[in-house]
Amino acid sequence: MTISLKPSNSPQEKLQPTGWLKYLSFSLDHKVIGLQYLVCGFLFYLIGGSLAGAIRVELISPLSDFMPREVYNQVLTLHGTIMIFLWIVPVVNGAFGNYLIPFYVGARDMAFPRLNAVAFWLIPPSGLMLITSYFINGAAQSGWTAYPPLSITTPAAGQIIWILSVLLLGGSSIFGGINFIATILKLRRPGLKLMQLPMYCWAMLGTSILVVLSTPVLAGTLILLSFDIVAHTGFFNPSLGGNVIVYQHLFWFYSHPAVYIMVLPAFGLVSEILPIHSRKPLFGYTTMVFSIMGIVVLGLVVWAHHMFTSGTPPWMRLFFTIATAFIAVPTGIKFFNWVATLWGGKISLNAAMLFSCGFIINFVLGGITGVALAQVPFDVHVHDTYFVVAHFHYIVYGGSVFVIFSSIYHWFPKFTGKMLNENLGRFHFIITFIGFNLCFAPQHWLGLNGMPRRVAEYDPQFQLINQISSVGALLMALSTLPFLWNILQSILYGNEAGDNPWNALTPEWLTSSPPPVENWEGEAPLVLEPYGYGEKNSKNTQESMK
Ligand code: HEM
Ligand SMILES: [Cu+2]
Repeated sequence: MTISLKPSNSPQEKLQPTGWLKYLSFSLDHKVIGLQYLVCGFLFYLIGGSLAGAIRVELISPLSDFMPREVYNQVLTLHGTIMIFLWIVPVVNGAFGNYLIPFYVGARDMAFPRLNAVAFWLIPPSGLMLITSYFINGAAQSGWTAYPPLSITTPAAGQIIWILSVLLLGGSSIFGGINFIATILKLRRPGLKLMQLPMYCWAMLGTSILVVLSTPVLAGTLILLSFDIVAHTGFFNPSLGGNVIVYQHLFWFYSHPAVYIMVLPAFGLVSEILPIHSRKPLFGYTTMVFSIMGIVVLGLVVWAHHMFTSGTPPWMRLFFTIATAFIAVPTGIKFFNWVATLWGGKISLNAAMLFSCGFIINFVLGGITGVALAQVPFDVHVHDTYFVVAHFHYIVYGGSVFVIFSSIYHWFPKFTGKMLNENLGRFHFIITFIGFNLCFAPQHWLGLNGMPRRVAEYDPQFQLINQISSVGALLMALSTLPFLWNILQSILYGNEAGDNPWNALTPEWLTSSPPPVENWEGEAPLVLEPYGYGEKNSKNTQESMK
């Protein structure tokens, strides 16, 4: 089934704002919505990043001197919540998903354009509400996990606003997930089979299944938590007979899949970028698809590895350790496939490629510490220490954020018709890579030596290493400047990109840059081999290029 849009000069369309104003409107165009997600996410990233800066300033000295303890807790909570729910999840899913999926399936828009616009427009008000809660009796203080009894005993106003905001963001995520599943399964251009889709489609299909299955559980849990806070019910409140462990199970039933909601789309994006800049087909397409689906299934049954120190019985510890170890298998397969894609390729070391390679390196390190953490005897020692902080930042920043930057360098010419400056891009990469590793690698040592996470004060023996970590954070902050400068300069004065500057085969490149409202002037191209690079006589590819 294909959908046909009316020509763009219909009367209704004339009422829509044009130019940059359309990015502030309730636009139904998937490309506009994708860029709305991207820019909005980036603005929240700047806010979340400033909060991270405040945390690292506080930790330069062992005493709580830069801000009061309650404020530190609020800053920490806002930082985590913003980075996860307002930056990584909306950008790796909403921004690139909306921009690319209709192209990849050969459609002119998403399956439900209005739902799509609603999903985006839920984000700015929820984010603003979350941040402004700081000014009303203080923001939430119980961390991004909102564990009771802490979340029940800290000031209610901030916590309730936090819950409302996360509920709206969860709703946005579910709307997006439904839309992606429908678009990928139902709007494919005739003649295009599932196993011919670019890998990012599979990643988004897998992710959206996780979103739709697990986010409602988080929503239900947070609603019960809000009852405990405002109506003094006792679902999770131990002093009223409630059970805090039940909250942890429900929370992690969403939040372990959530880590894959942040990283599976990144896997998909990297799988698009590597073949193009190394001029080789994506290695192991079928194994990639099966490992994505394997991760989806296993990702739903490993949640209690976050709870080894919560009094979990031995059989549960055993089950969740083994299940977690299994999840490393499909993840490892993907890693080897990326390396094999690069192997012997004609690699261009441009900014997009550098950030993708940076992702591979960081992600492997984060994956290894993840497998280590899944071993109970090890986890019991480092749970709730900086080792865990190091682990997940290697995954969420070293993984997902590196891929976001890689994707911006790769698709900017399509978004704007202009090229980014490659030298500035490489410079951005080098500072980010050094800053990131300087900031987070030492935290493994801090954790192994017993520095607890989420506390503003620490033992003076940890001061030097914390200062090194803070220098790394400063470098990361500074690395944003060449990036922003590059974007502004290139939008205004960048070289013309042309339609297909990377000589890519995937369908978004087989149209003008930026693309017309209908995506292609004529019929959507039928791309049967999206990765037919370097194969001279690939018949299907040739046909699709005509
Ligand atoms: C795929 C991307 C991954 C992401 C985004 C991710 C993210 C996270 C996050 C955010 C936490 C901290 C949660 C908290 O606030 O307490 C965490 C902890 C943990 N992760 Fe990962 N992780 C990933 C992969 C893995 C892998 C592959 C494994 C094991 C094979 C793993 C095992 C663990 C364990 C066992 C913990 C709990 C540590 C503790 O609290 O004691 N993770 N991860
Ligand atoms: Cu987990």
